[in-house]
Amino acid sequence: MKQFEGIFPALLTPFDKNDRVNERELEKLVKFNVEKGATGFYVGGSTAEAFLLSMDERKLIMDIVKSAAPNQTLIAHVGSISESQAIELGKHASRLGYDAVSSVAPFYYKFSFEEIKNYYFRVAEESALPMLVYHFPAFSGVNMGVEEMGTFLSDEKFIGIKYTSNDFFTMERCKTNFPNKLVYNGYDEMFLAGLSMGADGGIGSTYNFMTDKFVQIKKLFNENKMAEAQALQQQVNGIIAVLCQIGVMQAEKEVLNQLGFDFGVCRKPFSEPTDEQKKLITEKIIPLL
Ligand code: MN9
Repeated sequence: MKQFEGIFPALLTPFDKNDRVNERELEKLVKFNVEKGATGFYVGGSTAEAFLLSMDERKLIMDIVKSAAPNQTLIAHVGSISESQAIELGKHASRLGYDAVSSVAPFYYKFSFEEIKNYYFRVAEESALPMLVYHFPAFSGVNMGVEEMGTFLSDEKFIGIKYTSNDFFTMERCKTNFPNKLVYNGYDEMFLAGLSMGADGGIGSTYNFMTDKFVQIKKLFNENKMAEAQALQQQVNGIIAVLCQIGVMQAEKEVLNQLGFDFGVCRKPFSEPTDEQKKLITEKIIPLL
């Protein structure tokens, strides 16, 4: 049984000069994070620019991560507004030996909860892997309360929720009502708050280059060293504030580039960081890593 409690970087996707997925750099990032203590990886999520990738690219990314980290716990994000595409990706993850699939709720068309529920159950069933619901109302536009979450958490096909919302009351109710299910904190800047409301770990984009700091926050929390945990969260938040000011994913790739990776830039319509923004990263982030 793989370990699910812990720190899971939501991997970024490197693109080369010709805008193709850069296999070598992704492999390098995965190994870098294994060394820094990552429990596993969240593959092909929002941070990976999932909705800007082709189906083949989404599958390729799953292949690369599995071969770079065969022993880590791997969760494949397969979410798509097309159910058949989500199922195709889920089957691919299953063939590769992934440990779970995950999906954001189908969005844009304002599907009813019944439709969303059916989507999740069918994708889980067809993928034949445990499903982690990806709750991210700010981006998906789909909000779900304790009752809707319970529809999933009470079923054995569902292992838990990746919870990206600052409604910690709902997070706490989900964990308290279903203590055997997993809850991952999704907003890195509120990781410690999430732990105190019952989260088992976190899945985050800033972990790509700060896995060690989040491993440490969790360790301090588990040891009841709250003042130290808070101090570290505050340090991390100083970094995240700069990322948010620039644009999170664009800035994260630039951080990796300055650390010696070759991650390129995000796909359009994301813009590229300006020279001034790059300088901000050099001065305000890099020295703290
Ligand atoms: O996976 C991430 N969300 C997105 C969750 O990237 C859209 C978070 O890690 C945030 O990027 C991070 C900064 O707000 O908390």
